[in-house]
Amino acid sequence: MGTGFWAGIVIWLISLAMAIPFITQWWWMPDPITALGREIDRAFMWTLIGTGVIFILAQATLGYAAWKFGRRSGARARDMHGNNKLELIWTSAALVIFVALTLAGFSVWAEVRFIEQRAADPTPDRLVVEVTGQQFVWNMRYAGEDNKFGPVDFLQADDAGGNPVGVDRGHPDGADDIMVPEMRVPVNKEVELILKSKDVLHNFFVPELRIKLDTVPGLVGKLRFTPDTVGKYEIVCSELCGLGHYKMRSFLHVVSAEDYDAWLQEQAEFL
Ligand SMILES: [Cu+2]
Repeated sequence: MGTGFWAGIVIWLISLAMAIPFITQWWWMPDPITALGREIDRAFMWTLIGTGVIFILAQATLGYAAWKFGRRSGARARDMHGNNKLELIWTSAALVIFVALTLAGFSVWAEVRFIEQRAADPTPDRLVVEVTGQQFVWNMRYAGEDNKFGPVDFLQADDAGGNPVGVDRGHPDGADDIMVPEMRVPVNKEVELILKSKDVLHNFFVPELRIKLDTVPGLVGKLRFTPDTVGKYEIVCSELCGLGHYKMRSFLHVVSAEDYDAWLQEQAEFL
């Protein structure tokens, strides 16, 4: 048993240890709560299966080569000049696999990214929530009874006074806007998020939705999702945004339509 044999064994063991968490999925993503999320998971699984099979084959071969051709006493190393045919084969194989995976996942990706283009439907029945990231909280704004967001005036921003983004309360559109620290949406209804930042880069991320987007000062980002499972899900900031980044979290409550209406009414009464 030479060094090569043990090198081969170590390579196999390390590869196996790395593959185990993926095969057993013992520390996995939470279940998705949107149809799109399930599609993303499907694309993810195909990518994982494709790359996983190649990984196992490549490591198995590497271990075998280390074992078979490892250092032996008296043997001399041989000079090699590559093999164009083999290079060509594995480069084109990799190209085909990557292009195929990209094409397979493209529609899902486009669904999330090209939101404006598919927004052409004339009667959008969506709940619009404005989300403003701020060191180190999330501010959610609902348009209120009139369904119109009031204008924002930064001079009126007042964190302690419950008006962190500076909604113009004197304006009729702004008088009924609702500001809350946690998001509540009715189940099976399309939600559109308007993402903004008050200070630095943040990133709005709900693992169960499988979507995330940076909030950028001065820019407006948009995300859409239709949750189909009632529950409480964590909203996290996934862009390092300062010392309190780790505690910049909130919750997305997906509730029944009745519960949502009751909650909205309750919030309006606080105004
Ligand atoms: Cu942040």
